[in-house]
Amino acid sequence: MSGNAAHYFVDRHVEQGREDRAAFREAAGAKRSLTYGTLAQKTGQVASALVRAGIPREARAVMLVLDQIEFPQIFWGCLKAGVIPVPLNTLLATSVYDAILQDSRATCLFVSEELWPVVESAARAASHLTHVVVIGDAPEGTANFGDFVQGCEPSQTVEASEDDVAFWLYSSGSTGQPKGVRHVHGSLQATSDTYGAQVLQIEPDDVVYSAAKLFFAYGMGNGMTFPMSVGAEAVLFNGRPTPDMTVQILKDERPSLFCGVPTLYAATVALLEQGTVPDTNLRRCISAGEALPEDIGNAWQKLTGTDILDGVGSTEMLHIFLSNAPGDVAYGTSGRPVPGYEVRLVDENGAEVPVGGIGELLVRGASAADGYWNKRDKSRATFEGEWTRTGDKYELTPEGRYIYCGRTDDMFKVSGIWVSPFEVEQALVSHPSVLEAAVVAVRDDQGLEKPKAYIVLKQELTNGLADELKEFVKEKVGKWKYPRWIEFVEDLPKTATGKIQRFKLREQT
Ligand code: 3SK
Repeated sequence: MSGNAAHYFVDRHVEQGREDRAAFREAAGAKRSLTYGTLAQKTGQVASALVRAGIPREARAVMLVLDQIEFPQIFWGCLKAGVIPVPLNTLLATSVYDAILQDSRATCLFVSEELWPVVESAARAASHLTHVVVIGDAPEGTANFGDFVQGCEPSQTVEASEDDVAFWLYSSGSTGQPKGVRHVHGSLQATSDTYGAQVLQIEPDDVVYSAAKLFFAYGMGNGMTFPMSVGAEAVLFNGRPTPDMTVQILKDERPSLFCGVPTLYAATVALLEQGTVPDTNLRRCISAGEALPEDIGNAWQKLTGTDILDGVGSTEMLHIFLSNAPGDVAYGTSGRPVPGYEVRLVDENGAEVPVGGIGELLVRGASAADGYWNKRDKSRATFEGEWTRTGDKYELTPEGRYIYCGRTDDMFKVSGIWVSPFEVEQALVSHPSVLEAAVVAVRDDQGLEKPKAYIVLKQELTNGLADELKEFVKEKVGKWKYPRWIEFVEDLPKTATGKIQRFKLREQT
């Protein structure tokens, strides 16, 4: 049997008689859909079109593609041909696309027509790019996707080992330096066998909607590989996942599994609390990207009758490795290690941290990346043999659950005592007026670090609210931790996975 992941996720369903089962359907626009049989055929055509175009095995094909049915066709078509798809965040700036096209030395770019304007100048300047394929109207010097595959007979899937690099993802990270994370074929099934089967417990009759997009690891598992691992169906939405849209999709498309991020859950809870809660078909919801505030988990449970399984993963580990589980949910914690993964907490000297202490989280599991592309120092600092450093600080409770304390580089000391920005943020968001909060260290007149909070409100600013919030934090988490300064803002800078980019706030203070 081939170690090429396209066999397990695509062709296996046809070989086992599931060709007529629905694989993907779009929630907007023309509402197109794909069965597993059509997907197998179309991916074979993409593979054969890549060969016809002279794109060799292991060449990189950057994908700047919205959540639409061409996404899985191109991704798996590339794997079938041995070409390496590199799905990119569709919300980046032209300068970042420019840097990634250069860094990856991609020879091929697949782009949704809506996204062409933002990548055009970078694509025209990219010296290694020989083919630009546009899904939609093709401007001068590019090919239309339909024409690119026109007349191609589906080709054979290339032999690949589980250890062959299959695809890359660029990690925006919370520090803003995009790094090409190289993942192998075997990792896709590893995440499906662990988190997909044992935490999400996905079944063939499930319908999944992931508000998190396919271009990042969390969305790729939720909205593509997990449903495809069992022959289930995924709903794709190519627009912005606003709270209104989320409620509409839950109501109209009736997914049984919903995958969101805390910001979206918080905003959707705020919306539902103002109106009526629609009838849905939900049986399980999950969250990742950043830690889910306890109040949001409880409010969602009350409104929808469904728990949110909060977990933590990383682009480097491909999906979630620490999570709450069905029947074992403790809001305010990231739960326990996902079966198949091991974690440990270490201090600055690499020594094991005892229960109750705070340490950096390291993780071991089969889905760890092969390393970063062309960033040897960063690879060596992150991938320590079988263990991967996460850069997250955690505390282990006596019950064996892990509590998120913040990013290693976000922690700071006030009066000699560690402050976790995350803990102060959690205190702030538990106030009824606060929608979101981010806390960073700022030096006072004496050059000493103190917390400063950036706050997005649920409603209009009222007189005296800043002072009220300072007192609120003092009472909740400790006198020295309260934010000495509060700035009210419209929104917070975040990564594609919804992680707050505190470094951007630090830069502007
Ligand atoms: O940020 C996370 O928690 C996450 C989860 C799954 C896959 C990727 C990421 C970054």
